[in-house]
Amino acid sequence: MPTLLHFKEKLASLRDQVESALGAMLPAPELAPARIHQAMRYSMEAGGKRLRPVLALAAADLFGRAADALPAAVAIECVHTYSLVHDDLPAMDDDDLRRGRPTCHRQFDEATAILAGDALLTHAFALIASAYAGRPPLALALVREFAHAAGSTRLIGGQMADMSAEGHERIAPEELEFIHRNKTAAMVELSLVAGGLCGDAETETLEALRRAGAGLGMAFQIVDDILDATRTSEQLGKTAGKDAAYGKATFVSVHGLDASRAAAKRCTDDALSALRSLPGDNSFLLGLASAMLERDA
Ligand code: GRG
Repeated sequence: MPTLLHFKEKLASLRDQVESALGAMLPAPELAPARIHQAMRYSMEAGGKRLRPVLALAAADLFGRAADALPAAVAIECVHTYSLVHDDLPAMDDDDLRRGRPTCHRQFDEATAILAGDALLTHAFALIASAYAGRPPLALALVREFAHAAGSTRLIGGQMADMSAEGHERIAPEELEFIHRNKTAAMVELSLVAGGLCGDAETETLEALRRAGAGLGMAFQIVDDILDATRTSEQLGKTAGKDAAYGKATFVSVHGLDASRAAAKRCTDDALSALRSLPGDNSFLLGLASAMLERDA
């Protein structure tokens, strides 16, 4: 196992790579119409943990990054950020605070935020098509994974089910699991699988990455539900306690705090066992899985 210092250094280095690549891979802020490009950058450059692109880079690193995984990692952050911008809109979660700043529609206006989200999603596919043009099978495999993870049966489907369940704090556990598996875990799975694809991973290894992503994604959402119930908005950089205020079902409202903590640990253990089966030096990913369980924001 690497020391905590090594883990933190590697995490900081991967985050730095993501931050510099984001700046370089988004349309320039002065490109016409400047307002849309500024809104895209406003939401992308607002910070955030960069968890998904870091997972993609770390997965690709297991295989020595056969193809540069940075464009795929940035594309994942574009899709994730689009989903946050749209989720914050008045028609959805109606939020004022995201990543410690006013939400995109508060800073700009609603129409601009809708377009910025649309543009970020579209830009993700443009990035993949141009960055991997020299490797058509890889580009195709990435497009397929992105479209599936972001599509109507997964990210969008999870969001749809979540919206339909609003006002029903005590939905069936299976329904809650469907929401979490698709709204949250799909993008975490995508991150690890996209990294593996860039590293030319074998089918069996891709399936282990998918299993790890499913476990990590579920654990991440359960921890998110626990934090929403136990932390302040200042600590989280987004509005805390919203789920309870809006009568939304969460792991905590359906299962209680103790059972939620136990479930997060179980999902992390599933992810750890899948990660241990991977080739290469998996110590950073193991450390990240444990850090995700312990996170406090
Ligand atoms: C609008 C299609 C569509 C989907 C929205 C992202 C989302 C789905 C909803 C936001 C609310 C929520 C609790 C989503 C679950 C995923 C999640 C915890 C997102 C926040 O991810 P973090 O904490 O955010 O990684 P940062 O800002 O650190 O990137």
